[in-house]
Amino acid sequence: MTRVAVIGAGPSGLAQLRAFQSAAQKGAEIPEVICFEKQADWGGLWNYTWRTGLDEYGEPVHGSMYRYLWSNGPKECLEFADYSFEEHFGKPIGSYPPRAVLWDYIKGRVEKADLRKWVRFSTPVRMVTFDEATKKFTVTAHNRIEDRMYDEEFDYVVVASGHFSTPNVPYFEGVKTFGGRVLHAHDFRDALEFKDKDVLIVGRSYSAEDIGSQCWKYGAKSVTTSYRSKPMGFKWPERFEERPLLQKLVNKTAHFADGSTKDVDALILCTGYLHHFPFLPDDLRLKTANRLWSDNLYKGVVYEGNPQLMYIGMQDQFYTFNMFDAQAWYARDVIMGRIELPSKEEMKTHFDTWRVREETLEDAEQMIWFQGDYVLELLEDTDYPKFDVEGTNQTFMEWEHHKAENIMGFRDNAYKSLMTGTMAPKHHTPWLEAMDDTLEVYLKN
Ligand code: FAD
Ligand code: NA7
Repeated sequence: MTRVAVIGAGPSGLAQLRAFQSAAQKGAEIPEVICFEKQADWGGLWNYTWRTGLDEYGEPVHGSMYRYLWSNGPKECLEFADYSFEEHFGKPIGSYPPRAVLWDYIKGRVEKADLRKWVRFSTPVRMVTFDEATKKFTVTAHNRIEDRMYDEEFDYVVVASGHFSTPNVPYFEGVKTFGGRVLHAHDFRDALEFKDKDVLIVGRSYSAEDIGSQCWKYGAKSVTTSYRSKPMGFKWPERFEERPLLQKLVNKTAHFADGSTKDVDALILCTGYLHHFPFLPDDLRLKTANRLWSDNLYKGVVYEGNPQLMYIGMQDQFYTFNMFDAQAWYARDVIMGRIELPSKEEMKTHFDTWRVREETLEDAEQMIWFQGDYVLELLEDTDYPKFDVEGTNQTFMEWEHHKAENIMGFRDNAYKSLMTGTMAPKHHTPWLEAMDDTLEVYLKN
């Protein structure tokens, strides 16, 4: 029997499990699927941990999410096409749910499909090798509960271990002797730590924007963000400003590229993440930057160096959950022989066409249409329920406009579901005043 190893039970890995299970549900004979998950529970980044650094077993902590995190885009843009929010919660809910609400939703689909039995929890994968003679992979896993390592053979491996967990940490002159706290976004957990503090953030992307907004919301004395390429350019409120790149720190004084200075208490490096696969040897390891068209992947999924190896969710993301689904359904159909891969040359031509277009993209709107077109292309090839990708792109456009209008208030907007057509209700409390991010409070009518 064909055996498939899935590495990681976050949204991408769970999409892969659900893809196989849905084929089985329709009567197909499916391979044996085993998912290895390093954490004790599923949901990936959405499974919040208070830990930083190393976990209870000495493994690097995977989690990069923090308390009070609310979806940074409309939930309507990530909704599963085969499991709506309305089905899960039994009623329409607001458009920017907090982390716990999204975690509950992610879990709901795989609980309904009864997939827990496919997952080996607290089991990090340590190594994957490929034998050219037998065309099989050997996966070495570590059962942390029994503290036992073992090898198993597989015909296919799907890597779904995420890429927002290993911090990219640049060096700034004077940081060694800086008189305040220094951390990367990966280790940020609670904005209240920075109440009444002058906070300096390096970076201009999602983490900088959201961690900066959180610190401001929860009472930081001031928030200064520092950009390398260009400012975020939102209409920031008082006590929030953008400066060009940090040059050096002298005690608690930050010096910026325009010659200005600012005394700060904390430095939060929102400088992104590295694709990091310590369990993969050179010939199987994806090497790519965080970009919309990743290197070395045909259709963004199949590893060029070995088509028995798939990667899910490795792109920079506007689209998330339903894009992972589209990828997982595609990977499933390659594995099940429903999709025949073209020749190496055709794969290369296909890759180049998308790469050339990717390199012309100038702004977020163009990037969203690009990623939408990619999702559309994947949807053509499988039986994942077709959904309104153009409508999803339009919702992303509205989101962008709402952010440009009011960065501290965009989460008070509501959008229509592309899956059910239901309009989301306006949430009961404006985001800036909503200090409690629990599921119970969010779902209260
Ligand atoms: P992950 O969620 O990272 O899951 C990967 C899983 O693989 C983890 O469970 C991990 O434990 C496991 N794993 C890793 N290594 C191993 C190993 N060696 N062996 C076994 N298991 C392993 N997206 C949105 O749509 N909306 C948002 O609001 C949003 N906010 C975000 C906020 C932050 C701070 C971050 C970092 C990301 C955010 N994202 C958001 C994007 C996020 O990447 C996706 O939503 C989603 O979590 C990606 O799913 P994944 O399964 O690819 O990766
Ligand atoms: P991103 O989106 O990869 O952004 C990384 C940011 O870090 C980006 O603004 C970079 O600047 C900046 N960066 C990287 N290296 C440096 C150095 N050396 N100096 C200054 N600035 C630097 O990561 P995020 O953490 O924001 O977002 C990741 C995910 O988390 C995302 O999907 C969200 O949903 C949540 P640049 O823009 O290149 O000038």
